[in-house]
Amino acid sequence: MKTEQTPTVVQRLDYTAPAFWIETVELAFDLDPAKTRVLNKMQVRRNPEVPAQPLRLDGEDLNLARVLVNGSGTSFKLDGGQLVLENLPEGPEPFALEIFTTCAPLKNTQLSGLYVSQETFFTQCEAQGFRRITYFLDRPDVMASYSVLLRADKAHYPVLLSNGNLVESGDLDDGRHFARWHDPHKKPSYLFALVAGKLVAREQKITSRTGKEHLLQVWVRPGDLEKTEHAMRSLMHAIAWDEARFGLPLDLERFMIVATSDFNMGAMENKGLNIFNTKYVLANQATATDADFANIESVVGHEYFHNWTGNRITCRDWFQLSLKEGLTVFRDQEFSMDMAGSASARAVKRIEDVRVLRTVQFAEDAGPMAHPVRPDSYVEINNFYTVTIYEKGAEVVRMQHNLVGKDGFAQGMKLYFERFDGQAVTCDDFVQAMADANPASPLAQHLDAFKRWYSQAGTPTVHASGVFDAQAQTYTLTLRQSCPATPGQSASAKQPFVIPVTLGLLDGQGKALPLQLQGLNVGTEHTLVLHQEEQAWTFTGITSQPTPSLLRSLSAPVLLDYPFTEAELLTLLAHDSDAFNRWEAAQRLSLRIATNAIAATAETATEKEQNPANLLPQSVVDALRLVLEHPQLDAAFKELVLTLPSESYIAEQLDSVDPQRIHSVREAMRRQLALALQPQWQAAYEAHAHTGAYQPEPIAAGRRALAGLALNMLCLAAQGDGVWAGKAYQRVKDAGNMTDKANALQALVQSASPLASNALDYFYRQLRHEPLVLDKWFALQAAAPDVQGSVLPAVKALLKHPDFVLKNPNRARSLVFTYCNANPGGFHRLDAAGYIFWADHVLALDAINPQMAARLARALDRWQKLAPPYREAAREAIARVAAKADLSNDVREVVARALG
Ligand code: 0A1
Ligand code: ZN
Repeated sequence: MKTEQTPTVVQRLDYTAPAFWIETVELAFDLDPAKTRVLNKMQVRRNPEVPAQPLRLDGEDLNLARVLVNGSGTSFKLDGGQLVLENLPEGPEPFALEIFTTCAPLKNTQLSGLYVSQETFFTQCEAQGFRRITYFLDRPDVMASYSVLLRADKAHYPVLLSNGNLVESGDLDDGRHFARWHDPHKKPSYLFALVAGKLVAREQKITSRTGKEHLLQVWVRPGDLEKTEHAMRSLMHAIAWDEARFGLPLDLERFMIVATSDFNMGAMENKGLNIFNTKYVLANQATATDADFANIESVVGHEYFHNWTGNRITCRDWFQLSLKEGLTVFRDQEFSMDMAGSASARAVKRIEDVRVLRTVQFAEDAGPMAHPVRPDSYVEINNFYTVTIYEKGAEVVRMQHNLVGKDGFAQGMKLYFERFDGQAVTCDDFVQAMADANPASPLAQHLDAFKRWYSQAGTPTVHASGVFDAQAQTYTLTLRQSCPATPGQSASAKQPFVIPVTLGLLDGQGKALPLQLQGLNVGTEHTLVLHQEEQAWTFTGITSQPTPSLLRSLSAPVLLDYPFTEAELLTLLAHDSDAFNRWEAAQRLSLRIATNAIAATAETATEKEQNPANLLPQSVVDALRLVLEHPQLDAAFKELVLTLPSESYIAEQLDSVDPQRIHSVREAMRRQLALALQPQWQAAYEAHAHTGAYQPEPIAAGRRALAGLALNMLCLAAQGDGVWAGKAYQRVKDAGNMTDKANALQALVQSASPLASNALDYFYRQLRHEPLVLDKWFALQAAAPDVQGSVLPAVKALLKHPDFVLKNPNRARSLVFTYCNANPGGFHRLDAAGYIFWADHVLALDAINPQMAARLARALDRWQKLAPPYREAAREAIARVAAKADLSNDVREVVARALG
């Protein structure tokens, strides 16, 4: 964070190689919360390929004490935070540069650089936190060898950790002690880490396929050890998976995970010393839900996989962030799918991932913060840790995977490592390796066009139309693509994307038809590659009007525009062999009903729309009933199909968004399903409510999810009263696992039950000593239905709760972010009080932690789409934030882009 009036815009095309290389770094820390002393001794040499120039080292919030070159004092300047050294030795020989600084970890509320959390020191250096520890060339293409000496009071900080291997440790005078660490791998500064405090570890020794021994450790606060079993198991699975699937072994003798309760993000892949938000480490059945267990597996995997995709091969500059993030998200998604096992469990995972992509990333790509997967410019790099870089980036990798096949992808990865191991490279380098390893693939054939996925922002739409010719027995499918304008990129300037469209055709009975293209049998599923603006394909041997199942498993991150009839969607829902498209058909059916009902004004509304109790036609209710009762379908899949599209996803389909109307239409549909399927909900609950001894695995988790939804619907049907509310209340008290307990509590809260408040109190009293559970307790209340405007006052009261701390990111997210982002009905108020609350908290957080503030600032990204009077009120709130004089660059960039 820098505070200045006209922030610098960093341009991708301005990249130049560094003028100096830093070969080795010896860091010595005297750790003290109030004033930590850092001695940084570097071997530096000129980069002969760059014209001679002064050395400019990045620094932020540091106190500089002394600078020595080859052991002698030297002249220096400080310029806008940078330390500028002009009189350095000429010639190619390395020279020693020593810099003494101090910093104040206790005052570091930004949680970037070196900070203290619960009397323990942690670091966070990505993207530009290392410069808050010492002066450095704080850019990812400068890779150095690190040796680290840590000194601290032994009683307060018995454990001293850094990257790599422990070389030496021992006692010093005055009750202090030391530890010396050496990292055998060169790394960029953003992967540096240290931890010091009172911690304990779960340990595990493993032997790799090659017979090498490794020590795995999960470090937590004393008392949390029994919550680390799942994280350790996930780590072992991740290590085995990367070796089996990609031939990538663990390259370290020691691999450590450390948990902290103060963390801006999910976790961080520091070499050999991953630092995690406690939310993604600590779990036992009494405190964590199935979703928490699944997230832990996925985040532990993600950070571990970075060891190769991110650490061994890193990014040349931060515009290439998706090189490591898109690829690593793809890898963690595949890991979770492989761990899930069955085809159905894989589909469930894919649906969950696509739901995030479509609700959050598509919205980002259509709003003021839209940017390419490889952005062209930024003001604050921390604002670009986005769903576009991560999730869309993963989709771009997934398309490559699908275009070259699973084995081809493995070959491409192999070539990528052969070419670039130990280097800092670009997104282009990755795709090129993938294409070169698969020269006959459609990826190689359309490589230049494919790369547009990295340079052009916005979600393309594929417009599909089909013509069946009974006489010729052909079905001709025409696909056309378009992409809307995004900031800095007009629609007309965009060139066609390469879009793999995986499809099947179903006959009238829902049976898969054999596909013939140009006389070739291509099976019952085929991937068409749309690479021009418009192309057509003719399938032969088609004897009756087929139903197309398009874009299976979401084969590309696009919107599909096809005029499905209700009958076609019902066929797909009942019969498609692609589970993803079965779910998708149900979503389309209810989405269409919702958007029609929302669009209908009082005069034009049909009888149904005026009487919103029965918005869903009988045919759709019946189809959903069949799914719910289906003897073969997995519970997890049923739960997804029976869940209506979210309010924010519905909002994205509309040009003018009235959040209250969306909320009431969706609620009406939910109530209708609750009432119409009451006997089936009851049967589903009874069949799934008791899953036996708790195991966090997909089948049992699916059963708990369906029981949870059923209980929700049963409470809703009785408006929170009666026997089901009583059962839910009992379950809050008795449930043996957090999933069932939290679902029961949610059923009471979401149905505005009179029992909700007692249940919340009970839950609080029982679990108030578990911080991660308290986060859930705050979040449940922030997401409560807005009965007569009650949510905002409740949220405000909770701000004063003794357990609420704005400074703690998890707590701020649970209350403030949940209210602003996940409760549209409670947030978008006619009196604008939600927006005022938002502005107040963006400003309050900005003074503490600009990264967090900028994330909250994005809650009003889509204000331009809001209907009056929300739109003007939201604009005013954003303008009020923007008018603040000393905003961080983080928040300024977000609100400036929002106002356009
Ligand atoms: N590289 C991490 C995410 C991360 C990014 C920035 C952080 O601090 C500003 C922290 C973590 C990952 O992808 O998991
Ligand atoms: Zn990552």
